[in-house]
Amino acid sequence: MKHPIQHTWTLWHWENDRTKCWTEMLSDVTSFNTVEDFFSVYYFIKPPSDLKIFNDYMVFKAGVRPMWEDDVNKEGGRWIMLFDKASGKFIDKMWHDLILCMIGECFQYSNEICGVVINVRHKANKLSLWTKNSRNVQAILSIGRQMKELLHLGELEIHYQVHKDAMVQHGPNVHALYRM
Ligand code: M7G
Repeated sequence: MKHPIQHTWTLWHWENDRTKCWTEMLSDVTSFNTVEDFFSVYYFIKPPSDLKIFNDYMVFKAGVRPMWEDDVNKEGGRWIMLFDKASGKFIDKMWHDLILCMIGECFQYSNEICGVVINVRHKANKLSLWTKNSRNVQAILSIGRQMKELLHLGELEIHYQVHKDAMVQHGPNVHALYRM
């Protein structure tokens, strides 16, 4: 018998294609709701360090599209971590550990969590954990604190951005509501 996990999760893939708009570049790959099915997906796909630039993976609760516009995300935001290219395959470990903490419901406020995203870019890779309510200070700070502990981030600074700010500001200019 397979071992069920609390939620069904969907893996999405995004790949840059100049002929399409952002939402058309997203594809829903597969969904899983057992430990065994998660690992078969996880070991089937390339690790983030092998992805080409401008490729993203997203793992979100089933029914939640990994975009600002989704009803579940529209009032939310994300905790972001940046890993420069020099950190090599370390990003793979962080991606692995963060997904396991998320699908394993390790966070006290796990009901606030929508999903996880990895963006592979030129200078750095970005790993982020999306939460559904950017006004829920207690939940956001608790999730950020737990993320730092669970991933052993030590001195690495993480910051929280509200999606509504990310819609109008860009890249490093997006306002950080919290840092830790
Ligand atoms: P990014 O891929 O999150 O980060 O956003 P990057 O700057 O490191 O590449 C880049 C751009 O992708 C944004 O400025 C938007 O044009 C588009 N984009 C990103 N996200 C997460 C969304 C989204 O949820 N919805 C829409 N419509 N566009 C998005």
